[in-house]
Amino acid sequence: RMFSEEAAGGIARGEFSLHYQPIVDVQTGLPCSHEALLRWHHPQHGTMTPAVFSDMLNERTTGLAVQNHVLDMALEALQAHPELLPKISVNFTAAQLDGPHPAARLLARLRDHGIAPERLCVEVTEEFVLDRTLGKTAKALGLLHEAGITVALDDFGTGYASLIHLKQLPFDMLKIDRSFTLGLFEDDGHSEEIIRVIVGLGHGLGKQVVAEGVETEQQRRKLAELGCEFGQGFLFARPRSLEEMLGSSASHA
Ligand code: G
Ligand code: G
Ligand code: NA
Repeated sequence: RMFSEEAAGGIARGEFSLHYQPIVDVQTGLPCSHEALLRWHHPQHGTMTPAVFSDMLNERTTGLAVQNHVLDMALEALQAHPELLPKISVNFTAAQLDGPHPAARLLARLRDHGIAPERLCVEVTEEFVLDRTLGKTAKALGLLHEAGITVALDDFGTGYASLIHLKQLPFDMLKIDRSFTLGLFEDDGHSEEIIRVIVGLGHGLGKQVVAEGVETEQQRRKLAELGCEFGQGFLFARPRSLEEMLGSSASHA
């Protein structure tokens, strides 16, 4: 509630920013995209992640305003840094695909920024899908997919009714929840078997598969062995601000 009242002012004062974490080819470690992760630099509470203010993000008016701001910041970064950020994945909330012609509105914003649809990935969760009528969601996501935007199903394996969603919704990519990656070498082989099955399922349906939360070289090697082509996690890079990314790319140049 408190965050909700402060968010509009926070946008105006420039308190929100995006951190970027690469999604890499697990074989080569080379990034193919970066996930945009929202941060709120709050004057009293310091820097907060969405874990603290996720309720606000899901509110109709305030949440939508912040999410629109997130999309603007991502599109500006795509425009300004085509070499550093060839592609960005943005987390969407249900409200962003509500209202009339949601796909057409998003595509118009990409055109306004001169950004090719192939440079954007829209990440949605299974909860997101459940929130809404499946038909309307399928239609909007289908239009984004047809326009060339990548549509990713986030936190795969933790929600409900995921198999029916795979059948009815036009996803391009599955992101395996990090609890399964964490379970590799920690449980009695169950996580490994679950990842093997999700990778087979995803590939069988023509989807790309990403493992989240890759923290160790041992996990990376196992994921490569299981045929999972993409990974994201602290092993490759922590989420970093644009300034940090620009600084380190300059020092390598
Ligand atoms: O990096 P991190 O601790 O911030 O992310 C916490 C959670 O918040 C993750 O599940 C991530 O998907 C989600 N998240 C990050 N950025 C955004 C955003 O811009 N919008 C929404 N709705 N969720 C986000
Ligand atoms: O999928 P989601 O959008 O929920 O994932 C983003 C969240 O995962 C962010 O909170 C980010 O900081 C966190 N994260 C990214 N890499 C790792 C990792 O290797 N290990 C852990 N524990 N969390 C990670
Ligand atoms: Na995400």
